[in-house]
Amino acid sequence: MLDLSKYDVKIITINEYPNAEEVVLEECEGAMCLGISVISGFPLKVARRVSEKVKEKYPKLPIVWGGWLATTLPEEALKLPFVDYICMGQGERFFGRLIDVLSRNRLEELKDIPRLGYKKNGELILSQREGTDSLDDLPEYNLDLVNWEKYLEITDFGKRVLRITTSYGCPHRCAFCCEPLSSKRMWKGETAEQILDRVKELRKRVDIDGLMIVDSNFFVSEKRAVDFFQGLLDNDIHIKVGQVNGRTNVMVRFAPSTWELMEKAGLYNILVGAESGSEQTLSFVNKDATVEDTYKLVKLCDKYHVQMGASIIVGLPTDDYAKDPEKAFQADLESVIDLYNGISEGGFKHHLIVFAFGPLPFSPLWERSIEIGFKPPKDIDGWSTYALRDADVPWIPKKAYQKVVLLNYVSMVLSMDLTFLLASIPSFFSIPVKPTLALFKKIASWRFHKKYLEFPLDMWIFYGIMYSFKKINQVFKMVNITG
Ligand code: B12
Ligand code: SF4
Repeated sequence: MLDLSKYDVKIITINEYPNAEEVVLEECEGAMCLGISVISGFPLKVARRVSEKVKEKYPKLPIVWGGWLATTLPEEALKLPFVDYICMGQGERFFGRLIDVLSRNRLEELKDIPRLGYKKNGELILSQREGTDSLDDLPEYNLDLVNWEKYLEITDFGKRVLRITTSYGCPHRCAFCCEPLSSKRMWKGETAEQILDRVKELRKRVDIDGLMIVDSNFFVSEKRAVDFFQGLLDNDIHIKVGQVNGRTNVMVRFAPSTWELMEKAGLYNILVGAESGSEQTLSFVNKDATVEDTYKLVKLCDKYHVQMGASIIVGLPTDDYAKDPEKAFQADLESVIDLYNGISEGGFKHHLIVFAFGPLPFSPLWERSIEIGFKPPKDIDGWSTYALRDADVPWIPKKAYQKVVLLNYVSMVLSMDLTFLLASIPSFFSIPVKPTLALFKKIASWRFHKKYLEFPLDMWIFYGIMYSFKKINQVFKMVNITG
């Protein structure tokens, strides 16, 4: 929400500027503020490096950190000497107000800005958080600020796919997730018209053939979904829509006419948090959905030809794990494989995205995890190497991580049409690739039926080949989404 007639805004991302760090340093010359979006893991490492360099060169330039790191670990972020301000949660309104106060040099007004963290005489001050702002009265995004061509991706549902967000927040209360506390369980969505206008404009600019909607929960309002998909048809927008997050228990209640419409309008796949094959575990994480809901949703997806990616978490901090981790993990594995066999009765059309539980700060399970032995990273460097895939969680047996990687591989190879990868190689090489892919599928299918998750030689060979295609990125992008 910046007034672009008053301020000159430059967006610098690695997509557009391979030497982004140098560009940031150059652009900060004469700037009034640097804002960086930060999440834990590698992006944090980069954000820290850039911020330090900028602070050294331009000590007076205010540096603002926003994004999920600042939202969930506000004090850790703000106490860094090179971070002046943080934004906790949604940023549009916040940023406009902060820049306004900074430009008028009225620092006494900082205390009136919600979601803000700042420093006063060495003290860290965090103002009140708010849930989720309405998106209705926000001005339209200025689409001129980035070169959209640089953000196109190849996926299994399109060769020119863009990611967009259409809503913020989530009304649900899953205990492993940081969204409920951040959004205060308030969900706000753009109207279908707003989304459609943007899609039309983006199509004019870069002729997309697919849309990836990365909302935490797109399908909260069935009416909005209907209006959006109907709008695609009415406006002759022939694109695929994929990797859209939803909930099993909500989507099973959608009217048959909604499903028919979504199929017709190009819904390619959805991502849902199935989380577990055990009712007890679902209730432990306050999922408010059942295993039965997962199976019912599979039936609907089969009927309407929509692919489902089901996210699963193993190693949740239940009493079973606290008592006997090996036994609890074995039970988790069996339950995941049973669930996958169950959802694949009509063929391997759907895939699992399996995670070993890694505690997220600002989630309800964070304190419980610490109580039963999890040691959180001590400082910001620890957070920059904190990866959920191999977080050091004491109740998860070490071998579990390797098995989780193998489970993801097996499910991906079985369910996905990997021939889209061939688009990236000369056709001459593609002749032996199809039978090779078929062989990998056969081995994967055998693994699932036998529940055999040892000696992952086939997986390493497969990924070796993928690396040589330089396409590994696309594969990971497909299996890595949370929701
Ligand atoms: C797409 C996605 C991914 C993609 C791409 C990520 C990317 N770098 O773009 C992939 C698949 C790679 C991914 C991976 C992971 N993700 Co992810 N991902 C998402 C998802 C669904 C959308 C992200 C997005 O683009 N949002 C849209 C933007 C506009 O929203 P936003 O970032 O929140 O920005 C707003 C505010 O934060 C603020 N803001 C942001 N930046 C700034 C900067 C300034 C200066 C200001 C003022 C404000 C501000 O203003 C913005 C507008 O309101 C989110 C959920 C979500 N809806 O955000 C999860 C989410 C961010 N991922 C999450 C997780 C856990 C992961 C993984 C760790 C999963 C895993 N187990 O491997 C990995 C690790 C990523 C890493 N560290 O490298 C968690 C983050 C938890 C946390 N505390 O950090 C989220 C919140 C999902 C969840 N509820 O659990 N992810
Ligand atoms: S996991 Fe998904 S449904 Fe559950 S609270 Fe988080 S965003 Fe909402």
